[in-house]
Amino acid sequence: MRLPFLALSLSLPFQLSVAKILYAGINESGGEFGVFAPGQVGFGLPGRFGVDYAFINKTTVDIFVDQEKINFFRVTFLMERMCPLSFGLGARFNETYFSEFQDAVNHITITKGAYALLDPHNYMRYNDPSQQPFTGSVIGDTTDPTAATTQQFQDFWHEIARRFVNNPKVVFGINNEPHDMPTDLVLKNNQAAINGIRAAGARQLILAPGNGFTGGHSWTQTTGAGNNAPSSDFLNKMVDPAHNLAIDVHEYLDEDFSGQHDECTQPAPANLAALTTWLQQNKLKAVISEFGGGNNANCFQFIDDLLTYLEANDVYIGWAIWAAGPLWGTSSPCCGPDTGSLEPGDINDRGMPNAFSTVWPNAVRPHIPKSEPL
Ligand SMILES: *[C@@H]1O[C@H](CO)[C@@H](O)[C@H](O)[C@H]1NC(C)=O
Ligand SMILES: *[C@@H]1O[C@H](CO)[C@@H](O)[C@H](O)[C@H]1NC(C)=O
Ligand SMILES: CC(=O)N[C@H]1CO[C@H](CO)[C@@H](O)[C@@H]1O
Repeated sequence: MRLPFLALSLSLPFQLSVAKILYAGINESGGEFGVFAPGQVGFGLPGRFGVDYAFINKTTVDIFVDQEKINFFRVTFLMERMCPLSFGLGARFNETYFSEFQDAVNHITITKGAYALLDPHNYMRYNDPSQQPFTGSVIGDTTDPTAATTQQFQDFWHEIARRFVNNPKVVFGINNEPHDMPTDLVLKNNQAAINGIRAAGARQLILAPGNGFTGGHSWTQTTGAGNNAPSSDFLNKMVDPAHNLAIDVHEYLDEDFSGQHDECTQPAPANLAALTTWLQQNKLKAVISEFGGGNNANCFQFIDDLLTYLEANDVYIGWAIWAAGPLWGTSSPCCGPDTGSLEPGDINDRGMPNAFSTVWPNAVRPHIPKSEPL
């Protein structure tokens, strides 16, 4: 089994002097759609493929690979669909949902030769996605009798890894945006996932999140209503027998780092400085797997500054902007309502070109590495 990160840096000497960004790409969001319904637990489960949820549009993935030359897609899914509530979290999957997900992953990785980051979009919670990111029991919370256990989470990851063990283009993302939970439990669940993946014989890259929605700016700060310990206190304690582990970071550029506003006011180079130092001190790498900015010149500059900063600091090995996906329609996954999604061919809610025609060419395309490995 090849180690994507190590093997590539050894076999492609130009990377020593040029590309440190090994993974450049986009979020493909949609597999987690259709469950948000305040007060209606279980709404949209299991859901209808192509209506309530969908993973990718193969045609637009082809556009991104063939024309834009990106090599990295973060593919979201929902753990309550992969592991229905009647099964519980673990190794027993809904084989229909899995095969739909696998078809998307195989298109990206086998047909197109790009990397797919598997993203359980669950905020380290399981059993009630009706008001994500706040509903659902925190995995491993022993004070909550309805919570899935850390062992169940390990079993779940062992099974995912077992099924993708022979696909070197797959990257494992442990979970999307843990928040408002003890930081030592984030570590414990991450370690369980790593152990499950490696026990399955899989040696591909793993991306591990921190607390506080895995925010880069708050990496060394307490987060959440409970003033949970900084991610930096615990996330340097993970042990990976395959030595192929990096930190998964999200960093939006608007006032509250939520990605809900059109204006960019939070400069990434200043806000990521403490994280960068921590990564260097702990000899760790990171991928920024979500970021975004609105359809305006100021945000183009802020995104440019972010991507330039990642290129200049070799602790960062990749990025993926939020978001494309087959079900956004005119909705804006990031920023103000007039931005629209990054899905080629779609328009924004004002009937104007979406972010694929504005944000992408102005701020993202210039940063796609010319020589990234495929
Ligand atoms: C599995 O997923 C399919 C497709 O969404 C759905 O029709 C089916 O009811 C699901 N089965 C269970 C047990 O949830
Ligand atoms: C997929 O994308 C292509 C190109 O934008 C578009 O023509 C087609 O309608 C899309 N298919 C679906 C099912 O959204
Ligand atoms: C900024 C943004 O849109 N973040 C989103 C990331 O993931 C899920 C989408 O499924 C949203 O709940 C977040 O708002």
